[in-house]
Amino acid sequence: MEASTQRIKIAVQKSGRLTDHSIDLLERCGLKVTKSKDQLICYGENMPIDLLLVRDDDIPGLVGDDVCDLGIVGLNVVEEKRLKLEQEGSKGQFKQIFELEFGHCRLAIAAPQGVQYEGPKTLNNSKIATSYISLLTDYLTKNNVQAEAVYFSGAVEIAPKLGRADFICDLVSSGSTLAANGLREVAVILESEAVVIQTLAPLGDAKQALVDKILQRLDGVLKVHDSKYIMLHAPRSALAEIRALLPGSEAPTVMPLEGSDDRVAVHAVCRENVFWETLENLKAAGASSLLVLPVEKMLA
Ligand code: PRT
Ligand code: ZN
Repeated sequence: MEASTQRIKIAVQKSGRLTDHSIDLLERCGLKVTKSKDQLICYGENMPIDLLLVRDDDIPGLVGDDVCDLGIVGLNVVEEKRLKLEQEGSKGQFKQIFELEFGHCRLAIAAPQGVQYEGPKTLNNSKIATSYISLLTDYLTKNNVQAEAVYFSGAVEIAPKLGRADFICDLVSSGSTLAANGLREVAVILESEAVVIQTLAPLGDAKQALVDKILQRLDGVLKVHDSKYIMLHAPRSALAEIRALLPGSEAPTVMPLEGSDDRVAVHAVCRENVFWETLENLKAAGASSLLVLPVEKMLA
């Protein structure tokens, strides 16, 4: 194994909503790790990259303090930490570099059913329960609201029933937790998804090259997420119409078909999903033998 200073450390949530997606994403970047959920560190078997498995709340701090070079964590956690540091007068020693298209949710204010809500001014002189004190305080300040943010580490949604708060500010995805607790969403403070953050500390050439490589692969994995490879046959005269119908595709490859003067084969990468409607429209434009394949890897 190479000297530990030359190995990249990536902080990943140990056990939670982001864990499987994060590890799956890194595996799709070519990393093989010895996986054991009881471990604190998963060692990369085929690349000098190790995963530090920790609570999500610790990830911005570990990256900011340069214990880890990269981290995968919800934007909600990153922004809460960044604002907390800002409110304390210090700066976050990490930068956000990628949105990862999973872990989607929103930090929202919710009110008990039956409570009239007429914009932020309704929150004046109220108590709002949350685990996101800094994000909530920032929102209240920006909206000129005088309200008390009450810290709850979990089960925020029961605070109104307990008489501990008038409103709550918590993460929402489907909304069923709010509904089950007689609450309704009234304002969104932050739209969130998992992101990659990187330390601001200089990494040195070897480590920086490895970080760049992993980021380039991540970019490639994300780009192919919705991409499809499409193959079809078409009359040459329909090419302009067919090209216009191919979603998100750059110049397609056009090849003559053996034994046919006017029909060609068209191959194209579409950077958007290809729906049945698109195929039907292509067929109506004269295309035949349509084939749509998933794209596994892409390197621009
Ligand atoms: O132990 P550790 O501290 O690491 O984990 P955790 O319990 O703090 O986090 P975890 O695993 O629950 O969530 C990790 C990240 O997933 C969050 O920081 C968000 O970025 C993201 N995420 C996406 C969510 C949700 N969706 C989500 N729905 N995090 C939490 N929730 C909770 C929410 O707090 C509420 O209790 O789910 C409930 C609401 O869900 P719906 O579907 O009923 O609206
Ligand atoms: Zn957490």
